[in-house]
Amino acid sequence: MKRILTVQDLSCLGRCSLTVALPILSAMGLEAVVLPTAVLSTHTQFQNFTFRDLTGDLPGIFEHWKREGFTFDTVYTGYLGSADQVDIVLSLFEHYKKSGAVLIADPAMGDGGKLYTGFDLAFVKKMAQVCAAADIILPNMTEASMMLGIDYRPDGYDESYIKDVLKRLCGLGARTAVLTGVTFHADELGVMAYDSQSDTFHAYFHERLPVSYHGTGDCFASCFAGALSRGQSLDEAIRLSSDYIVSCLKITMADPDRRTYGVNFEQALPMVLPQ
Ligand code: PXL
Repeated sequence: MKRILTVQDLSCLGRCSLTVALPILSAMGLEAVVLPTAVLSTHTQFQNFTFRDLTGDLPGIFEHWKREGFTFDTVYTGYLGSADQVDIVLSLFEHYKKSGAVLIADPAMGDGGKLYTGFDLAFVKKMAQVCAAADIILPNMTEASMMLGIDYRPDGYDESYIKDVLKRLCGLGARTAVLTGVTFHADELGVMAYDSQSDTFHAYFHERLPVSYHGTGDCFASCFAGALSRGQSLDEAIRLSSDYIVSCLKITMADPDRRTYGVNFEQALPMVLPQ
């Protein structure tokens, strides 16, 4: 059984980060190991959330795992609790890379042109270091523009603009950049990727649904990381995780009892089970 380590926060309520990563990765047939970066009462889109930064706990956990000699097939990072955690993540990357782990970074720090509460441009620079050290990065348009220091353009660009952004993202250091939230037409939304090793672009578009929920980026990244870990190709991983998100959104839209803070990722899980 493949083993994946995911490094991100535990937002107790909010259907994001670890509360989606863990069930998705387990459903995909992987052994999911977690390194929680912070514990929050809710994700940061709520008012007055509590926040316990776990930076101080991470070195001890890492040291213990090193002494035990654990290895991982994949290390997948998401929301980090502090800029100081970046150096710890970089040493985790360096250590597990040696035993062959694939390093996937979702620089979860903003959306809709804005950084999440608590982050600033200094944090963006630190997150760009994580993206430089990873093999595969999964920014959305906001995170990509912030890390590259370019204007955030929600739409109104063409394919050559996105290809340039993707090449510049790989220029940060990663082999492959997967950019989410790409749109060339009002009725569709999708993903474009660039693999610098093979010099190939990849794209997958689906219908654009008239809703937006927090945590969909985490559901996408978890499904994508899970698919790659179990041996699926880049194209297959992009297709499965995009289709999964569309299903999550459709199920959520059809639910009269839907929550405002996250998608019904649970009821779409059957589609990610191992075939
Ligand atoms: O879904 C991204 C995310 C992860 N973790 C926390 C967040 C958010 C988005 O707001 O606040 C704590």
